[in-house]
Amino acid sequence: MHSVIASPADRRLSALIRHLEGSSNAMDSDTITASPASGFPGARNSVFEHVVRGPEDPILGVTVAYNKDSSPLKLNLGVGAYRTEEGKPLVLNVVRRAEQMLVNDSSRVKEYLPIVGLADFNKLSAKLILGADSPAIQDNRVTTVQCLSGTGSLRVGGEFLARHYHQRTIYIPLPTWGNHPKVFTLAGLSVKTYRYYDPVTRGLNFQGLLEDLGSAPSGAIVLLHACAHNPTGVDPTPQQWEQIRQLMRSKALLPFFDSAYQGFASGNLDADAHSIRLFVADGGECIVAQSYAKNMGLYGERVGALSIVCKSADVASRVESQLKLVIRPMYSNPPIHGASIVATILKDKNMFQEWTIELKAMADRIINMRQQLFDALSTRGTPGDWSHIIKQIGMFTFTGLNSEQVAFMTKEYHIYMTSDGRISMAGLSSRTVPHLADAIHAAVTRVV
Ligand code: KET
Repeated sequence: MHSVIASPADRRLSALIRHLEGSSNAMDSDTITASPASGFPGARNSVFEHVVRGPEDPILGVTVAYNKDSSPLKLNLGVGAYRTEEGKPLVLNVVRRAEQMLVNDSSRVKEYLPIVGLADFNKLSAKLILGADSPAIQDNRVTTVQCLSGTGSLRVGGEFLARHYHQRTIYIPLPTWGNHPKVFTLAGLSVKTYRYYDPVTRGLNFQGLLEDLGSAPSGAIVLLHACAHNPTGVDPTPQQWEQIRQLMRSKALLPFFDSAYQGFASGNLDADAHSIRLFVADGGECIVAQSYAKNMGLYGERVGALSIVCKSADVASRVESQLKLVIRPMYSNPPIHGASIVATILKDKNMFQEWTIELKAMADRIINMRQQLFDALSTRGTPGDWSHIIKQIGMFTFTGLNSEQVAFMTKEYHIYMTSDGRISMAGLSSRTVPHLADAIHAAVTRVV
């Protein structure tokens, strides 16, 4: 293997091939030899001396900075994590109940799950996102594998495509969740963007979107946010989704849906899956990454699913066999606890019903926070049009504040948010709305 290989996925594959070929000096070129001075006890220099400090993550780093602030006024509106009116993290009652049942069930053991995860969880997850009466499920054309939350599902899906799909280019919206380009690049795909948000109208740049997807090469992969687009809170209308579908199908563009907020946008699980179901209903293929972090509040349990809707049961089963080959060397098999909670809730009618009520309450509280913040800015006469706060959908408001204004709000008001001006409405409460409104008012009147 002397060729020059560019992509990380290719490099990993070639390392694997060398390993399988059994060449004894296979890894020589990758081996770092410690200098003699560092090889004995008491040596002054670390073998890692050359390692430079990496930057904090643009989203999770906001929490790191927040944790270091000792002000009693501090407010974390960075990461998209739901908080109660009291500003506390929430574990849903139905989740507590499911966990109790699992703990009380002495027949449960801690054996490894299969590589693809918990069978019940996979079946129920596909039903949840595609609809109970989905023809694709009835035809056995869907393969679903349990993955490490939304991020892990995107990564496994990306690596599968990099290995087995003929087009390695994925188009992601501009802007998008900050982790998307990193996940897909490291999966071995080449990332390009399509226009999505218009800062002037604070709405969808639909014309730009159609033009960019219209000029994408045939077969390219297109990342779509199923609902509650992050960070903009701007979604296409059902009519616009239909136009997107027609354009994409006419050019054989492959839809890869990221569904991190099902139920959070409208409070209704089916309504929030509309875009995906539209693409599945035409009989075409698509990929869906699902997360239960937000809608079941299972953030740290890392529970999600990757579904690939194929043309036939035979293709789906071969695709699944290859997904296993992606997963096994990555993390072997997924954790059992979170998936068991989800399966317990989804398979019991009463628990499912209880979940939808709690989910709706979370969505409603966020919508209420939008109204309260809008009213507070109106009362203060804050310059500018703030109607986008109540028009946008989901967990975030894309305020339009620039990075200097954000820095000012953090410095003067101890309000933490991402530098692109995104605020997590789920982190706000009636008590903290006035403080945020004061900060926004001061930022737009004092920092231009
Ligand atoms: N997709 C989108 C669009 C998304 O906003 C997130 C998380 C994920 C996937 C991944 O979530 P997971 O926890 O892997 O299921 N977004 C929030 C948290 C984060 O950045 O990790 C956020 O934007 O704040």
